[in-house]
Amino acid sequence: MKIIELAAREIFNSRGMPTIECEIILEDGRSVTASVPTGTSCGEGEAVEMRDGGDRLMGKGVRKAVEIIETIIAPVLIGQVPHLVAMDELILKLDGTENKSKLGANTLLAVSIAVCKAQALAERVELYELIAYLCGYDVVGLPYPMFNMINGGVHASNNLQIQEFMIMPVGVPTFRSAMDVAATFYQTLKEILLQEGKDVSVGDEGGFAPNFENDMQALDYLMEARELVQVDNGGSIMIALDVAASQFYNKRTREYNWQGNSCSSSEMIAWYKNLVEKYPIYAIEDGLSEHDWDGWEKLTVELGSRIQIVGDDIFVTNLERIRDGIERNVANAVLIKPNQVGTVTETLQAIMLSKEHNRNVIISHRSGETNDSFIADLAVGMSAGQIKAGGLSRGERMVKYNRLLQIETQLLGKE
Ligand code: 2PG
Ligand code: MG
Repeated sequence: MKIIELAAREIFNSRGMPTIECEIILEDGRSVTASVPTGTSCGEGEAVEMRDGGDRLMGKGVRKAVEIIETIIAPVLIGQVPHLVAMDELILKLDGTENKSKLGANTLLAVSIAVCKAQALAERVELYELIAYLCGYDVVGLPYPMFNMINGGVHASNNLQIQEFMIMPVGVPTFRSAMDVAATFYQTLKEILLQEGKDVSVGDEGGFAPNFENDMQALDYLMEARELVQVDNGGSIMIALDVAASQFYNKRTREYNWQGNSCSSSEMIAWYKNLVEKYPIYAIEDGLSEHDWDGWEKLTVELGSRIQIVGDDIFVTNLERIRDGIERNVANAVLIKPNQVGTVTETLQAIMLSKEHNRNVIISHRSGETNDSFIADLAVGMSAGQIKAGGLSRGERMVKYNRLLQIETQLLGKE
């Protein structure tokens, strides 16, 4: 089943900014589309996006990326049977750079996801089944979701410094039951916020985004909702935070501009230790800056046995950086975002490496998303364990959760 057409177009993401979509048509007429997300709080080590520059669309247009796909990549792949690993190797060679700066990580990833979907379609298997097969895994598994309830940092225009306040239902028997808990929690929190006269408009990732007295008060609202939401069968609700600390780190002074003060990493760690005493914290992501490796080592020693210490900006889904993290015992969990690295194959390698070294894995969306649900299949195929895909609102977030519900139904049916 060969590829007869490979096309690209400029579409718009959930923030109304341009992004790229790739379409592959197989010789029997069936087709797939894939589109790529974009981050706002990006790690400096992320692979580079191809953007047009100039005046049009604030320089963010992706017409060049479309042209690259149609004139450089398509001629090489058309006429061949879709095969993710072989085709990723081909497009990586066409790019030939470490950071994907020649063709663009966004360009490569749109093609890579489309090829992965086309291969699954051609081989008449589910996308998550193909992903598991490619990695030699003979079981698949639904992830535990982290649901974004309150947005802050650069994902909202409120006064919160922490970027993501998430909840994680633990000890629940199924993905569907986690959804039930989260959906109830979301509506309960909304009621509480309304009663307090707070705005319930949502931020970039679908969590509420009003102003609070401070970040602690946002946590206290989560605790209030937590009291009211029942979890059956002995499960409970934990809290996960993405502090996105690279955003307020001063590289020159090596201090954090935190809650109105200038803080050292030791002071940040002391703040987190206090937080862990007071709240049911499951995970802290990017508690320190991507440039503060010594601080990360300390943070992992101090809190790594009690909570999940998640590295996002510091690892940027990059094999070398994840390896460095393993050697230096930095973090005990790795956030995985395919567009930080640029191809599905490299993403699978990053997940496998992390798992081999007993690092937890969290598959993640970006703040600027599309309606592509690829990361849901990725999480299941790799038995990643965890996923974060936003709040309980906004279509581009719900499409991932709804795909996971569909997969769970399929898998339970197959038992
Ligand atoms: C993060 C992500 C996703 P962004 O920091 O983990 O939540 O945000 O896509 O803006 O980098
Ligand atoms: Mg993050």
